[in-house]
Amino acid sequence: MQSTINLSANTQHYIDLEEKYGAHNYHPLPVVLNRGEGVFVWDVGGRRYYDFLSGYSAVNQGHCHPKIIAALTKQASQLTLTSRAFHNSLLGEYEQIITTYFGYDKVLPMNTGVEAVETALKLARKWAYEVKKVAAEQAVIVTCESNFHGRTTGVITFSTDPSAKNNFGPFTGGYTTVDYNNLTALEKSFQDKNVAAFLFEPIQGEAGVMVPDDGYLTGVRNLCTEYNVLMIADEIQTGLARTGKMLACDHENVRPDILILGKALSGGVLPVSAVLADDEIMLTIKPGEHGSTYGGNPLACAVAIAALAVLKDENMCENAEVMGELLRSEIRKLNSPFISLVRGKGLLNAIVIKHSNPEAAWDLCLTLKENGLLAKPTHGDKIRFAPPLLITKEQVMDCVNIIDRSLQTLA
Ligand code: IF1
Repeated sequence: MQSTINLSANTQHYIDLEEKYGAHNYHPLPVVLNRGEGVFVWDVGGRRYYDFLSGYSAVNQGHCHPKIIAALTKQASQLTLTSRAFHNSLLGEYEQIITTYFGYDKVLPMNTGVEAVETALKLARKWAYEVKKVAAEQAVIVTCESNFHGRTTGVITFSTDPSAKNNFGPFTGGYTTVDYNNLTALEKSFQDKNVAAFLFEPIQGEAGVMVPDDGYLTGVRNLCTEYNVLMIADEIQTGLARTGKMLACDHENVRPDILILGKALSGGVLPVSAVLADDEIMLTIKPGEHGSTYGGNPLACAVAIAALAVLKDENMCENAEVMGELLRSEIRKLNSPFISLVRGKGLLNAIVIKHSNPEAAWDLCLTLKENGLLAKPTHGDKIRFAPPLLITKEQVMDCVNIIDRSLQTLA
C-alpha cells in the first residue's frame, strides 16, 4: 500500500483502489484529480492546482478547451469510427488541413505517440530498401543517448535507460546510438552506407529538458542531406507550440524529412498522433502494409482539427515564448541555493535540484502540491515545469511565488 500521510479519506480511497486493482507501473504524486479547466485542475477535495505537467505536454491548449470539447461532443454523437475499410467525411478534410498546416505532401494518422514513432521507423526502412537501395535487412537507424520515444518493445530496443528496457528483451538489431548534441559523432555514424535515418528529439524531454546547442538542428539537417539519411524529428512533446514555435525545429527553420506529432494534437482529449512526409517516403507503404483500427477515425479528426486551430487562433506560440522567458527569468531571480540550473525553451522547462537529500526533488513536489502547484520529478533531481500554453503573466508570477515559498521549506 502506498504509504501517504495527511490525505483525506476520500483521496486515500481512490489511491487504495488503484493500488489494489491497477498495475503498479507508475508512482504518482499523492493527489486525486477529478476536474480540469485551462491551467487548473481540481482534486476530489475541491482543491485547485496549477498543472505544471500538462499531461506531459498533451494539454498545451489547456484542460477541456471549450472549442475542442465542442468538436468532440458534436462528432461523438454523429460518427466515431468507420475503420479504414471505408472512407469517412472527415479524414480527407483533416489530412488536407494538417499537411497544409505543416507543409508536407501526406500524413499517416495513428493514435499514440509510440505508434507514430514505430510508423516512422517502418517508413524509413521501406524508403531505405526501395529508394536508397540499402541491402535487404541491413538498414540502420541512428538514435541518441538518453532518448525517449515510447515504450513498445520495438522502440525500447534503442533506449539507453536500463529501467525502460531491463528484462524486456530480446530486442531487434538495426540501430546505432550516438551522443545527443554531438554533430561529430553523428557524422561518424553516417559513414555506414546502410544508415537509413536519424531519429531524435529537438529537445530531449524525459532526459530532463536537454536543449541542444544553437546550430545543432541545422547541423543535423545538413548532415542528413549530405549523406542521404532521413531526418526524423520526434516532436511529440516539443511540437505544437510547446517551445514557443509551432515546431521546435522552427527555431532554426529546419524541415525534417519525417515529422512525428502526438500528445497535444488532440489537446489532451484522446490519443491522436500523426506522421508527416513527402510522397517519395510516404508512398513506399502500399495498401495493406500498415494501419490501425482507430487510426484516422472521424472523432480523432474532428478533435485534431479543433486542437490545431486553437493553437493558432489563440497565439499560443507567442504566449509560450513570452511566458517561458518570464518563468525562467523569475525563477533565476529567486537565486535559490537548491536550484543549480533552470533550462528550457518556451514553456518546456526544467529546474535541476541541488541538495544532499536524493529525495529533495520529490519532497519539493510534495510541498508544491500542498501550495497549489502540481509538478513531478524526472530522473531524480530534475523537475519539469510545463504549464498549459494559455497561462497568463499574473498566473506565472503566482506560480513563481508558490515555487519560492516551497523552496524555503527545503532544509
Ligand atoms: C510514460 C516520458 C515524457 C515522448 C516522445 C514519444 C512518446 C513520448 C518525445 C510516446 C511520450 C510520455 C510517456 C509517458 C510519460 C511521458 C514522458 F517521461 F515518458 F518520457 F513526456 F517525457 N516521443 N512521453 O515524450 O508517446 O506513446 O506515450 O503517446 O510512458 O510514462 P505515447
